Amino acid sequence: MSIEELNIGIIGAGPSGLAQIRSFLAEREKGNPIPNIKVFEKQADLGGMWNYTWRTGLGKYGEPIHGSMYKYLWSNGPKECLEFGDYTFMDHFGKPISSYPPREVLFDYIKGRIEQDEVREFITFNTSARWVDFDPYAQKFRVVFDDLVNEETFTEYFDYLVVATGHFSVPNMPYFEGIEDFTGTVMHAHDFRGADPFIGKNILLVGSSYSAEDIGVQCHKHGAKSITMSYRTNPMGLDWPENMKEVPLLSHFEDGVAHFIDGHKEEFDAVIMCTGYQHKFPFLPSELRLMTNNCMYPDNLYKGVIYNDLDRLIYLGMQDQYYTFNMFDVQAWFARDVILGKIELPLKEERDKDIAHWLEKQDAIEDAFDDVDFQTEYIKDLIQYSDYPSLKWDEIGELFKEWLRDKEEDILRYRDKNFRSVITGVKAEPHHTKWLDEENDTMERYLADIKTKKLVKS
Ligand code: FAD
Ligand code: NA7
Repeated sequence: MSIEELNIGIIGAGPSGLAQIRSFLAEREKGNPIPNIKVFEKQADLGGMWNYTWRTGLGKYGEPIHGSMYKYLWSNGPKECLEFGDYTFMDHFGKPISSYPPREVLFDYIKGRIEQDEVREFITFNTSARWVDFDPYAQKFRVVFDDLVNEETFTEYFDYLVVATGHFSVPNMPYFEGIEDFTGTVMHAHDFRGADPFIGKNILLVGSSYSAEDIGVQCHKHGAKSITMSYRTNPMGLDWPENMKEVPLLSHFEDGVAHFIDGHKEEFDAVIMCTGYQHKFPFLPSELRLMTNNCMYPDNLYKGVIYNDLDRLIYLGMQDQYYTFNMFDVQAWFARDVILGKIELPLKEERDKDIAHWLEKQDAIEDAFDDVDFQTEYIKDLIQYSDYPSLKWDEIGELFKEWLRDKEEDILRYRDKNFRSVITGVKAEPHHTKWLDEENDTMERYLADIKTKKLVKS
């Protein structure tokens, strides 16, 4: 079969799905043939998580809401760590911007790279993947989709299927005895849309990872009265402001009062479960379904990308993430070259050994610094197989470590720091307003040259 005759299906048009499209377009720009690509996205626009929605629960067409992002969300890592190898922040904004931009600015950056290629023509929006099966004789995937607007199902056939549906969307929602009688708000971080409802409230966050950290800090910034964070395994151990604290695990509720395993009890107005997400693929049969928790190296994925039981099935972005956009790119470029036949996959036994090697390395991880080294090494391994522009990955790894130390030093002010791009060498410009004082997260305000205006006035 020639390359032009191959049919590639991509489910999801978030950063990972878009990376896969971009990888093929980069190949076409070199004058090489590419397969037929069809992308199906259940939301009305591209960008995945970065496409903010005010909705929670079910969407306009009764589909579970994908988005977990919220108002006033600013990048939780330096933008220099996620910069695309083939489209820099300078390419997009034409001027240096700060290292921790708000969501809308990063969304604009994602769109900027891809829209110059008129990528929307590849994507069918408002269309959800409902069911997949694989015909081993024809070596084809049959995928049933649902056109949500017209309520019509239809079927497509693909030689390769790319699952790029993300994994921070389906809440892991634990039960605590007596919670059903708690009269305040109970919600999961997935449904958090901003701190406004919690102004002046005493809130309990269950969990001790990114969501608890960021939602906690945002609620502090926007005026919650107190923020208590309850950890199961380890506290975050940061230097919290006076109205934030960490306590051991919540055990149960009694008469609406929260009790903790260390025996103390406290009253709250709201409980937000920052307890992570499930990898959930309701459109896949169990034999094609990636079974994993949120970790650095999901089992059964060769090079973190190729489903080992069926090498025509590709998963992107399924790891826990330090690196994001540029890691999805490196994965997508690898997947592209497997599809194009430029990379010959080893036999399954060899792939098993490679996976085992990475799982063993994962077992040796002790802290977040090891996580960073692990993911840096993973990307360096993967990039040798493709022509994705090689970045200074070790330098990016060092930026991540600096970011970890900055958070330890001052969790309320780490976003005021600025880094130098490892690609362009351009140093980020401080934002015109300190993050803690900046209540407006719009792109318009972010890009406004406030300093200059003030200078002219005075
Ligand atoms: P997603 O962005 O989740 O996109 C998946 C797409 O698949 C969605 O558009 C979805 O609608 C679609 N889809 C799902 N199921 C189906 C289906 N059945 N049929 C059709 N389409 C489907 N990363 C950073 O780099 N910096 C940050 O500051 C940052 N902050 C974050 C804050 C929050 C609250 C969360 C949840 C994540 C954050 N991330 C951050 C990580 C973020 O998930 C990644 O940056 C990125 O969005 C992952 O891209 P993805 O394409 O793999 O998945
Ligand atoms: P994570 O990073 O997967 O963390 C989940 C947290 O939830 C972690 O602290 C867990 O504790 C905790 N957890 C899970 N189940 C429970 C129960 N049953 N009880 C108490 N605590 C629990 O998810 P996040 O939402 O923080 O971050 C995901 C992404 O969103 C991230 O990439 C950000 O960019 C935004 P554990 O340590 O396992 O004991």
